[in-house]
Amino acid sequence: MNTTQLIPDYERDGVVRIRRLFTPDQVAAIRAELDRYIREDLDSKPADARTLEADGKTVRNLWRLEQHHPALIPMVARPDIVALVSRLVHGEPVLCGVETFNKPARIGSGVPYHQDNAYFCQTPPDMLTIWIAMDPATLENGPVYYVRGSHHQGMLPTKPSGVKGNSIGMAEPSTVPLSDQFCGLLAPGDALIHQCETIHHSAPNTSDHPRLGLLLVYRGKHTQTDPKLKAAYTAALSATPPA
Ligand SMILES: O=C(O)CCC(=O)C(=O)O
Repeated sequence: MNTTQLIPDYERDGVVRIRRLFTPDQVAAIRAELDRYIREDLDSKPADARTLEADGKTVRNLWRLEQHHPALIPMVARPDIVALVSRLVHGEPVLCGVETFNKPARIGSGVPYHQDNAYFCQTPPDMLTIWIAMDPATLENGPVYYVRGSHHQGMLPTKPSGVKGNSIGMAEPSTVPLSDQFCGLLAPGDALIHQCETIHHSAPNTSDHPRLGLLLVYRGKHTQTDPKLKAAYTAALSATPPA
């Protein structure tokens, strides 16, 4: 992986795209394992191991796969990826979450404008997400849009969103026009890395094609929980639990 340009781009924009982080064979193996987990294991996990779409049966998100399906970790958390993360989180990486945003065809719901640190509640904000495309992410199936450089502003005011699986959003959506935002168009195996205070969102999937993303969340070992952020998140989560 050529990281020479990637690291300054990430520091400047709060989001970068990496082409072909995973090969087609690796994507197929990860997808097969996620499908198997949903089919065979998910029913035996706690209700908050997933969020369902409005139809009450299709998976919107899988949560805490690092606990519920640890065999996935060696498939995705490669040493070269962990080495890059250590540069971006300015310290020793700790894997805090492995999750999915499935965006199933036709019914996949949107994700309101938010900053991830409203959920993660860490200070300093040395925390990031690697969003790995299992399907093509296209203009039609609800790609993630980012406001470049927005992480430099720090945390902006939040409000409970009422959206299952994304309980806390921004009090005011960004005024940056969609056409000026970074659009996360991806081929399977490509990835995005975003800093935890970069503003982002995605639209519902009204297309006939699913848009499955697998997310790895890392923080630097030196970060600590911010009690004010945590109190706001706890209130939003109890208003709209994930399951
Ligand atoms: O996959 C999506 O549509 C949203 C992802 C997201 O909010 C995140 O990566 O924090």
